[in-house]
Amino acid sequence: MKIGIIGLSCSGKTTIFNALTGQSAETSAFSGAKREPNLAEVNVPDERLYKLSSMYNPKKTTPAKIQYVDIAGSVSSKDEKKQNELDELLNLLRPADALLHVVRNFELAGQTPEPQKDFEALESELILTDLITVEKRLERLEKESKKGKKPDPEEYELLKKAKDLLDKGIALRGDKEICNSKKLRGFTFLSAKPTIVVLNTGDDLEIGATKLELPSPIGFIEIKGKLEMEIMQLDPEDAEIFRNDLGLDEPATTKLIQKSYELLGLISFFTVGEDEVRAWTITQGTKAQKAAGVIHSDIEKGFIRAEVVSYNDLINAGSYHNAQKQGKVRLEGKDYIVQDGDIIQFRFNV
Ligand SMILES: Nc1nc2c(ncn2[C@@H]2O[C@H](COP(=O)(O)OP(=O)(O)OP(=O)(O)O)[C@@H](O)[C@H]2O)c(=O)[nH]1
Ligand SMILES: [Mg+2]
Repeated sequence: MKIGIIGLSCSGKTTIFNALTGQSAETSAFSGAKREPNLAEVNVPDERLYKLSSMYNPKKTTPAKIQYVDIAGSVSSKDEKKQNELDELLNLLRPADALLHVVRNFELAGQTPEPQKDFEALESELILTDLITVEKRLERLEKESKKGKKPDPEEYELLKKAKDLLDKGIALRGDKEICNSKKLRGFTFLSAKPTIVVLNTGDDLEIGATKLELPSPIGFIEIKGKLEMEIMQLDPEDAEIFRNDLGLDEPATTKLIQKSYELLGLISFFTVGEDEVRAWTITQGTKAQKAAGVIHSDIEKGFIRAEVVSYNDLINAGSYHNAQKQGKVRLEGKDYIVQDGDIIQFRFNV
């Protein structure tokens, strides 16, 4: 899973990226500098994985991962001269499954923060970018149609609907039909991507004091980005002391990572054994046979049954053996809908 970090210039994207990943990518004192994107993969914090690991003592424990990509500057379509640069940025964002939109809520070079205004400015850029894509495609379909080539009616209708929304300044992410349509998938609309707004609040402000009005469905989290980044860069012991002193509980970024996971409708199932205890990522509603394919396509193809025990049943039983004796280990078929926290052993033919 890949998440793109966007935001106006100097909103603190790289700061948030560092806070999330523990890296020390260079933050910028001024905007406009063109730099390479920052990429990193982070583990999805999940206490259950570590409980399972202490039960099995495996050689390896593998958490689920999220990739973050932090791009420099802002995605703005207004500046014609920079079209190449804009395309480059967009190309980095297109494959993202979701977006983190960082909004500045700290004073920068004497400029007071205007988070509502900043949010709306970039939101309308995303909408405009999508509108341009839709209009180009519609124009083309209409041209072809004049030459006698009939456009795909489903694609055409959906594009019309998308144009109506975008014309009104409404992002596509709220429209299930558009977001789920296979016909439109290739356009990778930015305003259709699930989005979390990260309000990046200065050290001197109080969390919760700033109110933002966000269109649904957008996720929201407020973080003191710079503070979290600085703590993240301490060694773990010092970080702990520092956190206690400040009365902070878990890193805000833990919450943010978990929130990204929830927002995307993702859940984890586990495989366990002496070699490896591992978390695997699937979307809610995935059936057992499809889930097997996340591990290996051969297991999906040769799927026979899934041996399943829920996380709570296994922990309460104390061991797999006990769970079996208590009748908590079930045999499920290919259409079983995998639940968050299921521990699964797949039986398959090769
Ligand atoms: N006071 C304060 N300053 C911050 C915070 N987050 C970022 N900054 C400062 O704001 C400036 C820009 O931060 P970056 O993280 O580089 O912002 P960016 O969005 O990645 O900038 P570009 O990549 O140039 O678009 C830096 O000088 C940061 O130190 C914050 O939470 N509080
Ligand atoms: Mg940056």
